Amino acid sequence: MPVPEFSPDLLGRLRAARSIVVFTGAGVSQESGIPTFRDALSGLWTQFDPMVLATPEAFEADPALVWGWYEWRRGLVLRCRPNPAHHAIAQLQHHVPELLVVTQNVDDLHERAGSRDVIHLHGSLHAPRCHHCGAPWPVPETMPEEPQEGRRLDPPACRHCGGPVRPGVVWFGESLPQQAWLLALERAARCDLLFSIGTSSVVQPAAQLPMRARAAGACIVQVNPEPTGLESPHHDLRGPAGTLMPALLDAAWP
Ligand code: BV8
Ligand code: ZN
Repeated sequence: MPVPEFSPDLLGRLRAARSIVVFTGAGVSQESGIPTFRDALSGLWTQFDPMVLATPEAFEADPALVWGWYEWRRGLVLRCRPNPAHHAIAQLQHHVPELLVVTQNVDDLHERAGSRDVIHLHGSLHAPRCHHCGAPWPVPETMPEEPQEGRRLDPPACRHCGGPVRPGVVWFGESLPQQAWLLALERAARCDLLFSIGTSSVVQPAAQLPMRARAAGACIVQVNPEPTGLESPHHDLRGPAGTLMPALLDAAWP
């Protein structure tokens, strides 16, 4: 990809920003080797039905299918590393007084790249808990054995009540973690600039964040190779985040 040109308006707003929200989705981790959800060929939801994998009813109906699938994804994330997009986002926090990363991703690649303030709207693959009593279940940082795609695995039993342990993610039909969601809304309402990076902007209520920021007067910058559900951002940067984000930082602070 040739070195992109960025508009003077975008560079000026970026340099002047006092508070930035970086809203991310699966596309930001795509260049690390983690599949997105809705990609036509490789997306997880084009190969697997979310209704039999990502709802509380699915877990109750077939815990081994769901737990095995999430352990496969957790193993995949453990083998992946942050890419230049995660690193550029972590660098950005050194150029603005206040920056919050609000991610829909259940991986930990923003944290591993060095981003300090990260909130996870859809939970984490690395924080399982009991489906009955909510007690956290400690997962090892390395996998004893590499899980395989499509392999069933019985979930462990909670040490307190014996209930099945479930992945610490937010499934369809479940509420977002309240504190995280309220903080995201508050920051979106008072930021000067919001990046929407690598998200199709279709999952609610997360997709409301850019709209909330725009209504409050923030500049909205989208980074994505494809069009999304986000309508008319002020700046629409079409391309992979791993190329565009480092180039944008270089252009703003050469
Ligand atoms: C809720 C976590 C209240 C687990 C996930 C009808 C209308 C409106 C809403 C609804 C409706 N029917 C149902 C709903 C509600 C539902 C919803 O929004 N559904 C949508 C799909 C219609 N939402 C909920 O259920 C939420 N809860 O509403 O609670 C409630 C309570 C009771 C009853 C009712 C309501 C909970 C939603 C959370 C779901 N959890 N997963 C897991 O990971 O397994 S969602 C899933 O989608 C992922 O977590 C992900 O975080 C999220 C968003 O996806 P994206 O990250 O955007 O990924 P996607 O693949 O779509 O896009 C990737 C993008 O990257 C693409 O644009 C691509 O072009 C781009 N890209 C690719 N490569 C690159 C790139 N960009 C940059 N660089 C690259 N290199
Ligand atoms: Zn329990």
